[in-house]
Amino acid sequence: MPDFEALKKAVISGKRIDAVELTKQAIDEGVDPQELISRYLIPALNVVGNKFEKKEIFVPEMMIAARSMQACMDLVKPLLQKDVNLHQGTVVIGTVFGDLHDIGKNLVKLLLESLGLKVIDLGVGVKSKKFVDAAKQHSAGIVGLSSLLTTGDPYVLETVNAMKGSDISSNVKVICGGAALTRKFVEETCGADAYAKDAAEGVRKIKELLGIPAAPTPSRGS
Ligand code: B12
Repeated sequence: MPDFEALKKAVISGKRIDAVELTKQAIDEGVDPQELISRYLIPALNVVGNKFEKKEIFVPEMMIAARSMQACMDLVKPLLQKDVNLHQGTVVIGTVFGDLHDIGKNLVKLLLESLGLKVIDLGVGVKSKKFVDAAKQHSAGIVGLSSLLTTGDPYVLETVNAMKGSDISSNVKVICGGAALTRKFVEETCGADAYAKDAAEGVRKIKELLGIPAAPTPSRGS
C-alpha cells in the first residue's frame, strides 16, 4: 500500500520532493487519481489552513505547502485529462478580484476539461467586467467564480450582479465555490444559480445547468 499518511505529512510540511515521490508511488500502484486528490491532497491543505489560523505557521510555510500540492497535482493531471475533445459546452472560470488563490479553481477546471467541456480560465484577481466580456466573447453557458477570502464577498456579489444585469443573462448561468462562500450567501444574497461546496458537486451542478445528461449507472448484472 502507498504510504498516504506520509504523503499528507510531506504536503503539510512542504517537502515537495518527498510529496512528489510518494505521489508517483501511489500512481504506479494504481491509486485512483481523484481519490488521491480528495482524500489526501486537499485534506493536507486543510490542515495547513488550520495551522495558519492558529498561528502555528505563517504565509511562507503556507506557500511552500501549496507548491508541494501543486507539484503533486501536475503528476495527477495527465491521468484526469480524458475526453478533452467532446466540446459539450463552454465554461468561463476565474478567481474573483483581490484573491490570488487558484488551486481549487484549477482543480475544477481540470475535472471539467476531463468531461469534454471547454474551459476559458481568466486566472486570479479577475474583475467583474472581465467575466462578463469573456462570457460574451466565448458564448459561455456557465461562469464559475472562485473565492477563498471573506474580503472577496463584495466582489462575488458585484460579479453576479454584473452577469445578471448583462444582455446575456438569459444564456449564462453563474456558479460560485471556494472556502469563503456559503450556499446562503451565493444563492440567496447574490442570486447566483448555484453554489458548490467542492469540485465534485461543482461539476455535477455545471452538468445539470448545461443540460448534460448524467452518466448512465451500470445496470445490475452488467
Ligand atoms: C494554499 C493557501 C494559500 C496560498 C495560495 C496558493 C495558490 N496558488 O492558490 C498562499 C500562501 C499564496 C495564500 C495566501 C493568502 N491566504 Co491563503 N490559504 C491557503 C489554504 C491553506 C489552502 C487553499 C486551497 O488551495 N485549498 C485546497 C483547494 C482544493 O480547496 P478550495 O480552494 O476550497 O477549492 C475547493 C472548493 O472550494 C471548490 N471550489 C473552489 N473554487 C471553485 C470554483 C467553482 C466555480 C466551483 C464550482 C467550485 C470551486 O472546489 C475545490 C475542490 O474541491 C487555505 C485554507 C483552506 N483550508 O482553505 C488558506 C486561506 C484561504 N488563506 C487565508 C488567508 C488569510 C490568506 C492571506 C490573506 C494571508 C496573508 N496574510 O497574506 C493570503 C491572501 C493572498 C490573496 N490576495 O489572495 C485564509 C482566508 C481567511 C478568510 N476567511 O478570508 C485561509 C482560509 C486560511 C485560514 N484558515 O485562515 N494562501
